[in-house]
Amino acid sequence: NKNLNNDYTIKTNDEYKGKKAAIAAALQKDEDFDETNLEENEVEHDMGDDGLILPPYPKSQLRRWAPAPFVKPQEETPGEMGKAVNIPIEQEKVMLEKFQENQFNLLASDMISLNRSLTDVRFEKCKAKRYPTLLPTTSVVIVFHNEAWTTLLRTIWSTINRSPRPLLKEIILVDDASEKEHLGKKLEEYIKTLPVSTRLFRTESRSGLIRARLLGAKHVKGDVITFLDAHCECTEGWLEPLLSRIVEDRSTVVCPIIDVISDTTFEYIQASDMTWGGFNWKLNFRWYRVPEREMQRRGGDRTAPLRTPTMAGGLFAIDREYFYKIGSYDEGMDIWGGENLEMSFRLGPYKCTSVTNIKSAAKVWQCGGVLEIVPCSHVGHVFRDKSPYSFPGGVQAVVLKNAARVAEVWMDEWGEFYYAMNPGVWMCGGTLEIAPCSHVGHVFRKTTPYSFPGGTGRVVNHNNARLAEVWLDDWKHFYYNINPGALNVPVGDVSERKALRERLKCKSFRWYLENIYPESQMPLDYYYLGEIRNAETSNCLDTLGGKAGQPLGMGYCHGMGGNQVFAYTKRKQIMSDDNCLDAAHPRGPIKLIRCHGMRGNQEWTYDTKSRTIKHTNTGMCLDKPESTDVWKPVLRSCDRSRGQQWLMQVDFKW
Ligand code: LR7
Ligand code: MN
Repeated sequence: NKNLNNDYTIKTNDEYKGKKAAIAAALQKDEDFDETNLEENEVEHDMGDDGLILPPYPKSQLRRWAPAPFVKPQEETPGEMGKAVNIPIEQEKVMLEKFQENQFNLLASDMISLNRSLTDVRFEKCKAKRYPTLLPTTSVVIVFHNEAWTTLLRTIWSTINRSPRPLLKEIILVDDASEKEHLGKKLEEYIKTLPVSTRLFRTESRSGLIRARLLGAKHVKGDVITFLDAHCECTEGWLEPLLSRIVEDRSTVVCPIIDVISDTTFEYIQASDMTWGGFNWKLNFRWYRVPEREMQRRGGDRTAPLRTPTMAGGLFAIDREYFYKIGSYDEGMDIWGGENLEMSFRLGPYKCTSVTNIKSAAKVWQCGGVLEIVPCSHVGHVFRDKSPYSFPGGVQAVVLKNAARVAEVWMDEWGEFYYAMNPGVWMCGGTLEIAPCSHVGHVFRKTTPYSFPGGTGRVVNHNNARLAEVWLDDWKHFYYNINPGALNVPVGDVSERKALRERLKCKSFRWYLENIYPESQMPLDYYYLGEIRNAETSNCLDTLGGKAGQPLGMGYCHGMGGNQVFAYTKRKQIMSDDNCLDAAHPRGPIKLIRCHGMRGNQEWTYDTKSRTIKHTNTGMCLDKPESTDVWKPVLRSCDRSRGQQWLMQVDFKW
C-alpha cells in the first residue's frame, strides 16, 4: 500500500501523555506491561534494557535563569536592527570576489558588528509567555569547515548575548579540517577571551558535518545539546522556549523558526511560521505549508509548538542522553546531507515500527518521540545557493549515498520512491545508457558461423539459466516455463554470483520491473503461470509457436510448458511471452497480439468458480474449437457448458 495519503489517526496530546506515563510506570514497577490497549502501530515498544524513556531531570541539575539583556543598537555601524547592508558601487568588484569565498556577501558581513542588534520578530503572545523557572543547561555545538571569521563569531556572540547565562553551559566548536588561517591559532587565542567557556576541537581530516557533530557532542557537558550552523544569529528569547519543551519531556526534539539572513545583504528576514519540514521523492528536505489539521490540533494558536514531520537539520536542541539513546547519527554518512531526515524518521521512545507512522506526521515517529518547531524561538541562518566548499568524491556521490542510507534503513518499500527518482541507481547501482550522438555499425547475420561446443541451445540455455537463477527471483519461472529445455541443462555453481548480489546489496528483480522497466514484457503481478486446459476436451491452449498476429491454437496437453504456458496477469491479460490473447470481434478469431497493457481487446476475466474465461469487451466466453479438426478455440455466448470451462489449477494465487 503505497498511498501516502491514507487516513491516519491523530491522537490527542493527553492520549499520548497517558500512554507514555503508563509505559514509564510499568517500567518502574519492572513488571510485564499490558500492550493490549495500545494503538496497533505503536505496540512494539521493545525498549531495550532500560527503555527509551528518560526520567525527569533531577531538580539539582536545573538552573534558575533570567532573560538575557536586550542587545542595543549601535550607532554608525551598518546592518543594525537586522537591516540590509548595501555595498557602494565602487566596492562592487571586491564584493563579488569575496562572495566566491563563502558563497555569501562576506564584505557585508565584515562591515556588520559581531554584536549587531536585531528586531524582535516574535509574536506579541510569545513575549508574554512564562517559561519554567528552572531549566536545564545547554552546550551549543557549532561545526564548520572554512567558515568566515565574522559569520562564525557573530554566531558565537549572538549565542552569548542572547542566552540566559546560567543556561549556557559552554560553546563547543568543531573545526572540520579547515584550511583558513583565521581558524587556526587566531581562533584558539580569541576564544580564550570569551565570557562563556568555549572549547575548540578539530577533526583529524575532513570528516563532514555529521561526524564533526558527533565529535562535538562527545564533549558536551550540558544537559541539552543545541546544534547551530556556523553562520547563524540567535535572537531575543531564542533559547528558553526550546529548553522549556525539553524539560517537560526529554524525548522532545525542538527546532527554532529558522529566519533568513540574506546571503547578499545580510538583512534579517523573518521566515513564515506556517511552514513545516517535509521531503520530496529525491529525499531533499523541503518546506511545505502546515496543513489545517495541525493548525487545528494547536487550537489555532500560532505560538504553540508545531509538530513537524522532518527538520532542516542544522538548528535544533535535544537532550544529551536522548541524543545517544535514539542513535545519534549514522556515522557512515559523509560531508553533508541526509542526516536530518534520518534523525527525523527515527526520533522517539518506542521501538521502530514502520514508515507508515510518518503519516501521523509529527506525532509518533518510527521510533516514537516528538519533533517540533517552536514558533516563539527564532534563529537566523545565512541561506546560500551553493556550497562554498568541496565534496571529496563529488557532491552527487556524497548526497546520493547519504540519501540511499536513509532509504535503506528507514523507508521500507517507500525507499523505492527514492530510487525511482534517481534511476542512476540500478539494481546494484550504476547506469546503462544509449548515447544517441555515438554511432557504430555492426554486421548483423542470420546464423552464427562458428560452432557452439555442446550445441547452441545447450550453451545459450546454460547461460540464460545462470542469469535467471541469480537475478530474476520469482520471474525465473517465466523463463523455465516458456523454455523448458533450460531445465535439463546443468546451471553449474552460481553461488559466487549470488554472493556478489548480496555483497552489492542489490535490489530485487521486482524493484527493477517496477522502477527501471515498468513497460517490460514480464508481468509484474500475475495470478497464474502454466497451462490452460479445456474441461471437456482436456486439450490445452497452444500458441503453436506462432508469431504475433497468428491465431491462438489448441493441442494435446503435453505438460512441457513452452507453447502451452500462459500467464494470467493482474491486468487481466492472458500472456504468452510478449503476446496476449486478443479478440477484436465477437465472432473471433482469437489472436496472439503484442501485449499493449491497455486492457481493451486484451482483457479477460477468469472466474475460478464457473471456470469461464470471459472476454470483457464482447462479453463472450472462450469456448473449445467447433470441431475436432479445427484446432482453434472460439468466442461464444456464455452458456456454462463444459466446453467453456478452463482449468488453471496449479498455484493459482489471487
Ligand atoms: O564537510 C563539512 N563539514 C562541516 O563542518 C561540510 C559542512 N560543515 C559545516 C558547515 O560549515 C556548516 O556550519 O556544517 C554546517 C552546515 O553546512 P552548510 O551550512 O554548508 O549547509 P546548509 O545550511 O545547506 O545545511 C543544512 O542541511 C545540512 C544537511 O546535512 C545540515 O543539516 C545543516 O545543518 C543544515 N542547515 C540548516 O538546517 C539551516 C537551515 C537550512 C535549511 C533548510
Ligand atoms: Mn548552513
